[in-house]
Amino acid sequence: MDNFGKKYIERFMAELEAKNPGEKEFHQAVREVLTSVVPYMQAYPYLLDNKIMERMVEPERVIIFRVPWTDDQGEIHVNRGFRVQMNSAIGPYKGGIRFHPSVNLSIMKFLAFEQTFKNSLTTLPMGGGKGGSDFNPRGKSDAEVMRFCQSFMTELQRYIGQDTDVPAGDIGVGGREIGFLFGQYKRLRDEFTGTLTGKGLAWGGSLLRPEATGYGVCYFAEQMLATRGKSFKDQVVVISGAGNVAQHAAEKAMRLGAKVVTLSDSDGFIYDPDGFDEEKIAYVKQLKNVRRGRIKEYVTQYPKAQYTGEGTKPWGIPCDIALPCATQNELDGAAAKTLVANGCYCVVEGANMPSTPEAIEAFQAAKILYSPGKASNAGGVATSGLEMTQNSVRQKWTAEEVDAQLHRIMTDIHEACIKYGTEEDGYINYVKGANIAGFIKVANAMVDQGLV
Ligand code: NDP
Ligand code: 2IT
Repeated sequence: MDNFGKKYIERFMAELEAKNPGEKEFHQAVREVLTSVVPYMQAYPYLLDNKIMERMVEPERVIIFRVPWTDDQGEIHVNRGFRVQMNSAIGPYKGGIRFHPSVNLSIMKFLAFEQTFKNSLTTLPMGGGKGGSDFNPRGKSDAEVMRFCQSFMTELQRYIGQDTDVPAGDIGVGGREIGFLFGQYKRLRDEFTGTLTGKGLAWGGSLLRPEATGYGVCYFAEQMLATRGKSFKDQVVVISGAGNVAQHAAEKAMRLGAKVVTLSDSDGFIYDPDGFDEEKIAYVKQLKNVRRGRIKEYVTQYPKAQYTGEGTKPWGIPCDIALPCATQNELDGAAAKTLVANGCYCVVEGANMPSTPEAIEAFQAAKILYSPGKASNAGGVATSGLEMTQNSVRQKWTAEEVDAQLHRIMTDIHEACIKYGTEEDGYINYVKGANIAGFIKVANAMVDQGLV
């Protein structure tokens, strides 16, 4: 990058940090995108003149609200609710809702910012948004989760709608929560529309939406592997997380011939040297989604597996392919170097921003295959987009139809990464490719629509 570019980035970041103090995840996400797109904007100076990046980092609207609820003992609790409506240049705001005690404005803004580029990459007409609360669903009864969801939606319903803003799930928000949120939305607004995605199959949901993020990660990984004449066959795969994305990434990688040996949660990870099979994956789904247990219980059922606790992560297990599918900044520079030293040659992100900047640097310095979440985990929101289409035309597609579209979309995203990310020596820089490809469409839509 030339001197102008470097200076532009440092001045931009200094202003952003001064204006949004303490929002470190947001700063991190913006810096990464900026580093990719500044040289592109220099080649197309009308984007600089239109102050496109300055406008993109300022959310169109941020809603912060009180969420009061009572627990089963009648005690009152108060949580904070958020919806960041980041960018609607190419479609209604679209993005998940996260319930986790760590949720704050920085995390909401980084996720909404990433979502804007990811949604653009899907080829579907969706803007970027994200929401959530610092509510911790762990250990809560179904009745408590329902009361919380109802209180959350009682306020949120003012700001969303099928043509305005369409939330879905994310960490801590799955089928059960979407059900409670949808029920309250429908009751208050007296309308049955596709305002939320990830709905149950009997009431407007799309086949394959629960599987789509994890499956999409593997479809994208297949494309990446193919650039080096490889496939999942007989590869050892390490996965973090044990939730929606991790479960389905594990299932698909296994079905494509890989030996998947780890899963984790915030307490620790399990290592099964024999790899998962259909029965073991079914056990994990039952454990996590129905019994809402902890991943360490896996070793009671399968004693050949080992559990390592105290919040340790699976990155020390030697592997060919790593799929981080838990949360942001879960894979740091040291872990990245360990992975590379142990022979890992492909890292495909299922989570949003799981690799720290130092980790990304280590992967790219080693020239291994590395894809950022906004490209490789876009299959979830893409299938949400397909759910919106099915709701609008009041039809339901078969699993095969949805799967074919998901495949096509992941392949198209991979093509876009190659187009904008291939470097002079032939190395595919997926970060650069995804950021530039996602940026172009949103940026030009903003220019077309004038100063709004
Ligand atoms: P789930 O709530 O289903 O699962 C989250 C998993 O990650 C759990 O195993 C959880 O463990 C672990 N985890 C969460 N927070 C932390 C933390 N701070 N430290 C360590 N482990 C943690 O969420 P999803 O699977 O839906 O989401 C996982 C990631 O994928 C997130 O980054 C999300 O933004 C991203 N994503 C999700 C999509 C979707 O469609 N659901 C789409 C695209 C991206 P524990 O139980 O201990 O908290
Ligand atoms: O991060 C994400 O892309 C999601 N949590 C899914 C969003 C969606 O609207 O399906």
